[in-house]
Amino acid sequence: MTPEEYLAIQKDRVNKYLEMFLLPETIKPVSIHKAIRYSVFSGGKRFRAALCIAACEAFNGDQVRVIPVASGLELIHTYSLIHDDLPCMDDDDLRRGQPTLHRVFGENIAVLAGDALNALAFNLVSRAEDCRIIRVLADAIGTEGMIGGQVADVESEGRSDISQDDVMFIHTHKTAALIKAGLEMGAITAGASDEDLKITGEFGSLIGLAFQIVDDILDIESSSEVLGKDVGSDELQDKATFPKVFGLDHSKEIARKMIDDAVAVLTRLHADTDILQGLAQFVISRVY
Ligand code: GRG
Repeated sequence: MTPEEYLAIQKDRVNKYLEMFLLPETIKPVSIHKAIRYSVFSGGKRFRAALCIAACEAFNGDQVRVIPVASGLELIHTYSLIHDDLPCMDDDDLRRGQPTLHRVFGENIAVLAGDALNALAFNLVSRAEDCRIIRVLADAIGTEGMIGGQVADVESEGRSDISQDDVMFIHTHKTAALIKAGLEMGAITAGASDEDLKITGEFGSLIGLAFQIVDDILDIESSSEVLGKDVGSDELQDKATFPKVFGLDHSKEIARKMIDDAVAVLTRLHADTDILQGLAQFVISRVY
């Protein structure tokens, strides 16, 4: 199965689960339920959910039990996109091929929709039997994870003294932390050993970092029609990106090398890693 086929199957499973879990648009207050559905069902790849499910599968875990966990992870991701697009952050107009949430529902509802998704995500993830899963997610999005990375990101805008370590810190925390957590959450669901869990985390850090490097590259080389979001905004906002600090060609080499290293890490796992290998390759072959 190609990674694209695997992504399509898992996307469908997660969307069906979320369709059932999220409240209908008719429930009061109607605006927040409409806003949540507008952002959740706007066509994301569900890459993080697919990784979580694939990690669970690799260790022969229960395919039914992992779906709420993978779905909760996607709600956190959607929450981060909503807040990232806000006027006080990147001030973006387009996301997943449609106007950003705050442009349609207003800034106040967009902030609240993000907050609601956070609560809903933990509702889902708390259905897992092993409470380490909740802690892994909480740590990945806190000040030593995603939020920490976002703070460093906004504070780096317009600065000409950004070092390689600075951009590495931003990408590791802002993006790789959640991707790593998703893989670990899938592995924990399957009851992986501590050693396998650690190795899964190493794999996650590498592909997570490569994912953000490729995101930086696509912001330069792709179009808003293909990506479904504003392009060229990193340069416009003078963001700390890999191409800015390492150069475009070297950034591509670094991403490629990280994926090679990630695939090598997989060989140390006591698991069936074919799908994870394919998803790792998708990180650099993806065009959207
Ligand atoms: C949500 C806890 C929390 C914090 C908010 C705003 C913020 C702090 C963090 C922003 C993090 C962020 C948006 C990082 C970028 C990650 C990234 C590369 C997003 C694009 O992911 P894709 O391509 O998107 O998987 P789709 O649309 O396919 O889901």
